[in-house]
Amino acid sequence: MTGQTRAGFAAIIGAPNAGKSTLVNQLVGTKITIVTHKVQTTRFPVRGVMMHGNSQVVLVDTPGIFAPRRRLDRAMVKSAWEGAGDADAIVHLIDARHWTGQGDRAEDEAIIDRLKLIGAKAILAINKIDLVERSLLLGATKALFDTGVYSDVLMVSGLNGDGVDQLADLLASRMPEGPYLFPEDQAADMPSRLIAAEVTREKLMLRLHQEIPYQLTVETENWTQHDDGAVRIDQMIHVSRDGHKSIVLGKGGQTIRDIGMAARKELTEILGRPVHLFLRVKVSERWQENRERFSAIGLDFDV
Ligand SMILES: Nc1nc2c(ncn2[C@@H]2O[C@H](COP(=O)(O)OP(=O)(O)OP(=O)(O)O)[C@@H](O)[C@H]2O)c(=O)[nH]1
Ligand SMILES: [Mg+2]
Repeated sequence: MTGQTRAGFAAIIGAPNAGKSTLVNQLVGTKITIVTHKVQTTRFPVRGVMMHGNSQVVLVDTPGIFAPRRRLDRAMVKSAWEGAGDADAIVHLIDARHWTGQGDRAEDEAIIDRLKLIGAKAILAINKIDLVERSLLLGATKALFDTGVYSDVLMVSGLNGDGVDQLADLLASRMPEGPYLFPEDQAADMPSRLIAAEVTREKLMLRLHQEIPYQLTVETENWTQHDDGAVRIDQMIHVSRDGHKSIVLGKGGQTIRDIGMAARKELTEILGRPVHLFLRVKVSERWQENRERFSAIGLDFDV
């Protein structure tokens, strides 16, 4: 590549379920961060690398920002704002439906207030425009822009890719001049063990209901490379009580078998080699009060 290169960080912030992780995967071009239909899927900042012309944009997918109650929630929200604080560009992603009468704007408004407070100018990306009538967004777009916290407004669909190229152009142009921060062919910088744990957590979130997915965590305990190219991965699912353990296992172990199969299939694709995945479930009542579990995923325990 000739000419001066640009490189920097762009944080994607927004309310839970706004579509931040979907958008990051779309911008990077491969799945690097997990997505579910449930709120509070992302628990810690995940970095994905987008190459665009002469620019390298390190996208920081952050946990959804909401009014936190538990220690884990507080740590998640804090890490989201930290991701924004260190970035060369901030994208505030909102769900268009919140502003067309279907859904609550309170979380978006709280984020706007905080942006005002820190004096940051963000790029507003109105997401999920595949689900709304664009004409209904005119008034809302003006009201949002008039808050004074945005430098630009874009309409996107992280799901079908509409408007995503324009966002990529804009982000690329906002990066400071400088050498690339990561090798050009590297899409993510998460350790394989953590990626594997996240994939299993995604399948658990997709399959389990109510509070159960929020009260579990997945840890990769062992990673063994076999001579034939296959890899054996052993993971522990920590749940917070006995009742949850039996639900995760399911009748005759059916639920955990399904989850294991879905996770193994995806890991085989991601790693490009055969995967033998072994899942176990353990009641670790106070895992959410365990300092090491927080630091393992880069979250601050003391907030
Ligand atoms: N129709 C439509 N759905 C979308 C779009 N973007 C994301 N979604 C869906 O919205 C849901 C949430 O997407 P995520 O990417 O996990 O949202 P998130 O903001 O990362 O959520 P948290 O990590 O929980 O804060 C998923 O079911 C996505 O498929 C979009 O542009 N259009
Ligand atoms: Mg997410």
